[in-house]
Amino acid sequence: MSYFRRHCIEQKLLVGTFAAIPHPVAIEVTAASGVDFLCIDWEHSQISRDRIEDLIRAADVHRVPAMVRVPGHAAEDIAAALDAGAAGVLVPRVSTAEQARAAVKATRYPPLGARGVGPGRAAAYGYRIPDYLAKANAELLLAIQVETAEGLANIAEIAAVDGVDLIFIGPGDLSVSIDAMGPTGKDRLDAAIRSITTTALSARRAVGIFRPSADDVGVWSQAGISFFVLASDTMFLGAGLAVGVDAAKQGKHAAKTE
Ligand code: 3PY
Ligand code: MG
Repeated sequence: MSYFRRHCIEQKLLVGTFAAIPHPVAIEVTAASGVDFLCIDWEHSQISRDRIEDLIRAADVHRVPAMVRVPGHAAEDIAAALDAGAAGVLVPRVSTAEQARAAVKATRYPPLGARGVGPGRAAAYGYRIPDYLAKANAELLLAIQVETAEGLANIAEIAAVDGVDLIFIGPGDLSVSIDAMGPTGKDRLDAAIRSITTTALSARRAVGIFRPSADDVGVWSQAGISFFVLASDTMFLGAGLAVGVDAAKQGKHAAKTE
């Protein structure tokens, strides 16, 4: 089993970020920052299918596992990400056990699933198909996102699906779906996150969540969440620049008023 999937299943603390900038330079900078993994965001960024392979290649140079958040539930997209050499997939908006079973089917080779065999990068372009087939089911992480009112209602059935490694909570979509946005919805959203976490943990699934900053990672890790996707390369770029620009302007202002 890959250390990435093992650490995830064993619920060791893992901290990564979304990669939304469609260039290998951004991947190399992110990979060198000390993240445990990165998640290439094919759902919510302008990253194209052919670019994904180059981004994974860039992460491989730094030996940082790169998983891919696929745009939806299509088996072809899951296969494309895994054939490119992704360390796993994050499947968004899984709201029923049937959808979770379809994600397992698309991610795992028989007998667990029905993923198609192909000569992609993951199988050394066809030169190592038997080796890859022998290890892929054990190496690849399957994370599914629970982020709708329907998913919240069905969490026990979803978490019971064999072959799912991690239940990943999307607080943004969840807050919209259960009408718990903004400060007034915080308690209801937190209660929903805790309910998903407790149910998934009792089904022996690891639990992950997106956090826009590190501020409450401690609180959520005490609740049993072990896998954190912290903001994204674009968010860190914007926030880092804003702090620098602000500090520079304040310095200028202080010099003027001395
Ligand atoms: C959400 O918050 O909806 C997400 O999908 C975060 O990853
Ligand atoms: Mg979402």
